[in-house]
Amino acid sequence: MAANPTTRVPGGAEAARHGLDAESLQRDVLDNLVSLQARYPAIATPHDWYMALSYSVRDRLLLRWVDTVQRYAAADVRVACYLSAEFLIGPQLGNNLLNLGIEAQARAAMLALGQDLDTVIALEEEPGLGNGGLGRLAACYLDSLATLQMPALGYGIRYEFGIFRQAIRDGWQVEETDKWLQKGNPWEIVRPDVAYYVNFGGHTQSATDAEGRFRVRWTAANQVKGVACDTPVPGYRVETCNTLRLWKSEAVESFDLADFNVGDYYGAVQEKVISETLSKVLYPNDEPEMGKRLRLAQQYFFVSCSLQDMLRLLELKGEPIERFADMFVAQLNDTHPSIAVAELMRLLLDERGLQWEQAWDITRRTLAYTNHTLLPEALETWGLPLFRSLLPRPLEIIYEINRRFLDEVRQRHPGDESRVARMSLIDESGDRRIRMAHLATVGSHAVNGVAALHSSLLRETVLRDFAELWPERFHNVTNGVTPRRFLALCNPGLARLLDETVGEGWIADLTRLRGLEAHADDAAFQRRWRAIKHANKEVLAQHIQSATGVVVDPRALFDIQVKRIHEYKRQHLNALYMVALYQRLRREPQLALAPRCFVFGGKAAPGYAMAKLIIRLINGIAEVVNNDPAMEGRLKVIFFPNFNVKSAHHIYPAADLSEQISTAGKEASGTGNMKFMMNGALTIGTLDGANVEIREEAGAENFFLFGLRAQDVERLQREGYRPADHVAAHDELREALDLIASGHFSRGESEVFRPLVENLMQWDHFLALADYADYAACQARVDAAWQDPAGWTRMSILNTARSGKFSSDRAIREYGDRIWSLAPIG
Ligand code: NTF
Repeated sequence: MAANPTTRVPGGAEAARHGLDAESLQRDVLDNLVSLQARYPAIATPHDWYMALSYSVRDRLLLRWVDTVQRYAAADVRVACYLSAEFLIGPQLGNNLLNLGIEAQARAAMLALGQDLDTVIALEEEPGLGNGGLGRLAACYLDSLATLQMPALGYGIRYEFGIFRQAIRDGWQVEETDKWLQKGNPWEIVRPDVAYYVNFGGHTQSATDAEGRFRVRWTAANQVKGVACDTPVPGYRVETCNTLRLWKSEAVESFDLADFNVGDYYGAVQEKVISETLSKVLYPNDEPEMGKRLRLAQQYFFVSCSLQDMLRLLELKGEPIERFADMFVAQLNDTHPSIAVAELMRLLLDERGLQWEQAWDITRRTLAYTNHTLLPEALETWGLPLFRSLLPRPLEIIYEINRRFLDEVRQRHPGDESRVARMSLIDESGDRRIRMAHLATVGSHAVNGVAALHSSLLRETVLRDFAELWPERFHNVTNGVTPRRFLALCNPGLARLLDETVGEGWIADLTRLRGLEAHADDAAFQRRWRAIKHANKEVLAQHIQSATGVVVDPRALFDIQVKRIHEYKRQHLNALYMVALYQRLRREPQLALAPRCFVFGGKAAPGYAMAKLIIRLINGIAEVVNNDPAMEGRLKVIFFPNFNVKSAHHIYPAADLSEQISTAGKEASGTGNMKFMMNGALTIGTLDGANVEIREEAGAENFFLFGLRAQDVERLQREGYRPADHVAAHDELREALDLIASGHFSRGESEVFRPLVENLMQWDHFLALADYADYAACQARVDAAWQDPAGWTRMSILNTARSGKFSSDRAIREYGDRIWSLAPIG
């Protein structure tokens, strides 16, 4: 383990009092085996041991958890609520042991029971409650909020089925359902008493109440009950344990359908189906599939439950409604929870009887919005008919917000009706649609992007008019990742060396890694650094072999691209280079190129045909290359199936080279890039997202830069891009495309990759061909650098040393200071 228990978690006799010693853990594991699993050691399955240990660890969190909740209830402090449709929290046991500081004790306890801790940890099914970066970011932020002892709650959806499990058959992605709850979830506490009702459909009526005030009554067609399912989120070696509260939906049996549409029995049943399936499944797209009724229902469901819960907590604190925004701030993780703008207004107006101005003031002071994408196809909009039929009352409120907002725009810019149309919450250009990013911006006191470049592009493009109107509301908070999971937990070998070299404090203050710089040229230190990397590569090689059957040599350069499969991320650019390399090596067997192992991992949205074809291509190349004796010891290609948090633990620590090759201007930030950097991988990348800042921190000489800049991309596309010109100008590229088109990587079937090749030749929306030559030249520099182990190791050490900025602790401090006005309460 990386570190021994530090001061906050007591050791020795005091640890025993808290049950943190090996003996009491051992006792509890045995007790739990009997009392919760109804098993005794001789017949216990490995999974029984996992459950018994997890319950024992959870029990040790409960005291802190209850304490933390009480502390927040009593203190006059603002609580940060992180609203997110996704929390990709990853496996819990190992992380909780690390944060509690009892890994060694648990190891000893399990050993005494004849069990190996690592084997037990490896059994955990991870909750796949997210698609990728956005959901994982939310989980990293929860870890930092707890570690920094900031009062916080995560609010989201407890999906019964998370992101699908990816299998590869005949080179194609096949989706299988993720039954993560099948064997029970020891980390979750269900709270049937914490439940709220959420309305759907029906109609509204206005009336004047007893005090003569205008009130709107929403008669719903259907109601869904949301029940809280809580997961503890312990900070690293601190007493604070925050809560992740996920809502699961239940049908409301007794709901009276009598006053709505009595004759329409099937219609009513149809509506009931929604309530039963609402929290069933996570939408597996990293960009929204427009117009999915159930998805909108999910968003409204979890937002309404969360806001109602915050209002109840305010009451519990004995605070008046006027103090809501002083006691809570709600961060909207992209537009998925942006319906919060209308829902908080509704709760304040219709349920609490506030006047519009006051309700609006509270709403704006409470909400803040993080944008995570500029891709036009990923910006959420909802058609009016669908929205109206599901959420009639919120829609009226949106109309009124829009009316008042556009008045303000008209006052500022009289006569500028094109600006009014651009800024409106309703896009009137085609079929009328609600623009959720506009709603979130208008209803928030702060708007931020997730990397410096992204935040400036956001101000200059998608939200330009809004940034002009309210410049003071726009911020940047560059993303960060937790060094607990993505360094201490997943790379224990390196963590030990870091402890020894810069002291254990780095885990809670990642800037201390700067202390490594002094050792970057020390030959003995370098040897240890390489030995750790080599051992990590051996571990990954094992996993690769058991997942794919392919044997890879840990001495090869591990060149890794893991992330969702998307054309803008350009896995196909990487694939084109592999094909070119393969041809070069076939032609010139004597070529002195470094042996390379290309590793890919990532899921494609089930409906995204081109992304699935890219997976097929990578597997096709892998099949040919890995079975060609001439490539032995020179080139290997791996598609690692079902990339998730669990497999990521083995992948990041084993990387030599991190592929961050998106089209400049398209990747908002990226966070995998940061995880690779911390673990000592060098980056080959474009000036996109957080790569820009990674290069700044690492130093340009320690980063392999290539490709068009964001402004070049924009200009090229504006002036008319002709991909065929680039193919004509580059023999190697043309030959690679020809070989793919010939069926060489599809068992002779030349039709398989035709859509991909034709799309590239004709459109190439993400400029892979325009960037190819520079990418290949940059890969040649990588090759040369790898041939000098001392030089490479120095760069690797410096990358880790300078990764401090990318800790989620830094990011959360910035949210606390700039956006939430929130301080730790310790
Ligand atoms: C993603 N956005 C971006 O594509 C990544 O660049 C970024 O690192 C993560 O967010 C986290 O900020 C989305 O998933 C979405 F939904 F906005 F498209």
